[in-house]
Amino acid sequence: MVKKEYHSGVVAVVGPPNAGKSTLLNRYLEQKIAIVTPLPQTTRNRILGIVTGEDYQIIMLDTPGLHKARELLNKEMVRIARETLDEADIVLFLVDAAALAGKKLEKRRDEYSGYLKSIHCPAVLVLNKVDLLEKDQLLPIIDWYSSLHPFTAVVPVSALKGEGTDILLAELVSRLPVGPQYYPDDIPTDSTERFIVAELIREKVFLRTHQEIPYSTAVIIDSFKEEKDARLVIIHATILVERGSQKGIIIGKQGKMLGNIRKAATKDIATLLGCKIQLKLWVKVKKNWTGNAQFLREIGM
Ligand SMILES: Nc1nc2c(ncn2[C@@H]2O[C@H](COP(=O)(O)OP(=O)(O)OP(=O)(O)O)[C@@H](O)[C@H]2O)c(=O)[nH]1
Ligand SMILES: [Mg+2]
Repeated sequence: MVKKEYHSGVVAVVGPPNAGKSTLLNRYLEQKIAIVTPLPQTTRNRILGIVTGEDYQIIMLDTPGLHKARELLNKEMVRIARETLDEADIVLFLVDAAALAGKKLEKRRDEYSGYLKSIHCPAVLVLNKVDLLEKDQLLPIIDWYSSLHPFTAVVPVSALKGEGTDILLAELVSRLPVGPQYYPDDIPTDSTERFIVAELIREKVFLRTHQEIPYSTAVIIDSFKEEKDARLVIIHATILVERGSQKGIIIGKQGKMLGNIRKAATKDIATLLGCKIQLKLWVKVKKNWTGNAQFLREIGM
């Protein structure tokens, strides 16, 4: 019997904020490694996921959404996304097709062409959220994007429901170069447990607060202690905000908001680590951290 060739390489998932990039990564990993919220600019770092099959290994890089950045934090996010373009064997340019359906696309011509010009490897246009639209609404979107960039393939998917994701996977595997298995079979990411835990707490803040508060929030893990038999992990974390008024909102009346954040985060962290969790949260003000280059480096940006 002839052994199938092994394919491997780096696939960067880039595109506008809120398009479903992190949802797609989690779908392929069959677990929550990247946080997902209905708000744009949720992902702030490059998240590496390892999708391993019998004859392939895809190193998939989830990235922050591309947007016009003013604050240093946002500029760093866009820089991180741009840099993955240089590392990739294949780029998935992933867009929210439902948000574009029925819209006049001509006016948006310049929004992403700068980014698309920096792609120097095969790029697949992924039209996400097809569960929310009729298939015939896709044609104008495909035409428009095809006029912006010579995509090597176009694949409609629903990252949320899993529609079309097998077709996309097969497309990627067939286009990746023949190469070795870089990581062991059972490793889904290179993110540390501490990082994912901090992200899960940040996700709960994003899901429960409004306006500028999510964007003024960062989470630091102060300590992470496994009890000897590893059946309990005790985690202390601090939620940083930029102003005193934001601190009050996150704590809430009689601590109710913080209690809800803690409860929801505990549940997800327990699923991630597969054991009991004791989570303690503090809220502190760190003025203008979103503009503080040294602090951004400390949180891994
Ligand atoms: N209906 C539907 N919703 C989806 C789909 N994929 C993602 N979503 C939703 O879209 C929202 C954004 O998803 P994310 O995965 O966080 O999007 P993202 O591109 O990573 O966003 P940023 O990190 O902000 O750039 C969430 O509410 C998801 O549940 C899909 O296929 N169908
Ligand atoms: Mg994301």
